[in-house]
Amino acid sequence: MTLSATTPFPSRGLFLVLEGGEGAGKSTQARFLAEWLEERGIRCRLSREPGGTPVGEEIRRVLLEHRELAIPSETELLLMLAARAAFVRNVVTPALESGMVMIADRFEYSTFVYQGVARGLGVEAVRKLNSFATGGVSPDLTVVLDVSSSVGTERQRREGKERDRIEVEGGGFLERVRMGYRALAEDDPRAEVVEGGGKPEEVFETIIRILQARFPELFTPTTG
Ligand code: T5A
Repeated sequence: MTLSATTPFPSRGLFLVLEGGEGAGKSTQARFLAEWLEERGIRCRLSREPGGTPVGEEIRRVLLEHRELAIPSETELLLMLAARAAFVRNVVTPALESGMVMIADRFEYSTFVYQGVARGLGVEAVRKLNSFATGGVSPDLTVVLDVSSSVGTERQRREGKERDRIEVEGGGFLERVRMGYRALAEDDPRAEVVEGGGKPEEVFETIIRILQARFPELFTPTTG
């Protein structure tokens, strides 16, 4: 299967987001997708949240690295959204306007689920503030990688990744995150849940099949 090299991209590019709990495989799949597109001559931009801009990366450090900081949930939410406002204006919108495929490693679903559900601020309240931050820019597709929190944290442990300020919340929090993702995606025609427990290459095959089904004019399967 290949993306047809002759298929013109629409003037506005395509905004794809990889989501999921800790260690679900988002960064791995985002990287696979960027490589896959580049091999086919499709221009893409890969970035992450929180972060992706100089100010966003600074905010990320405050949010994740300072485990000693007592940050109220409301402050955490507003910092995530402050980073997002810059991310949308300085990264996502320019990429889409130049017709690129924008791949984001986390976006608004993370806020709906981590702050709205797991921190208990409420998804609807978070949505309202989020739409101010994004100015209405939203993904064409959000792929939620679903793995149990124990699989995700075990992957991170094997990788030797130190737990950040949010990850130290532990199993109950991470299970609320998982359930939050599933519930949101169920009601969202622009989201797909992908079982993330298989081998990385198998998970990627599934993602490509979804893209081909959703955007056949862009991701054309070929035989042989
Ligand atoms: N956050 C973020 C909020 O609370 N609100 C928000 O609005 C936003 C945007 C960000 C933190 O901020 C929170 C959520 C997070 O707590 P992060 O580091 O960006 O933190 O996100 P993490 O989920 O912590 O990132 P990870 O890198 O740990 O997870 P990934 O990206 O899901 O996983 P990945 O691909 O790096 O893989 C982890 C390990 O597993 C292996 C990889 O090789 C790697 O070693 N792996 C697999 N192993 C077996 N089978 C597979 N299929 C595998 N896929 C990957």
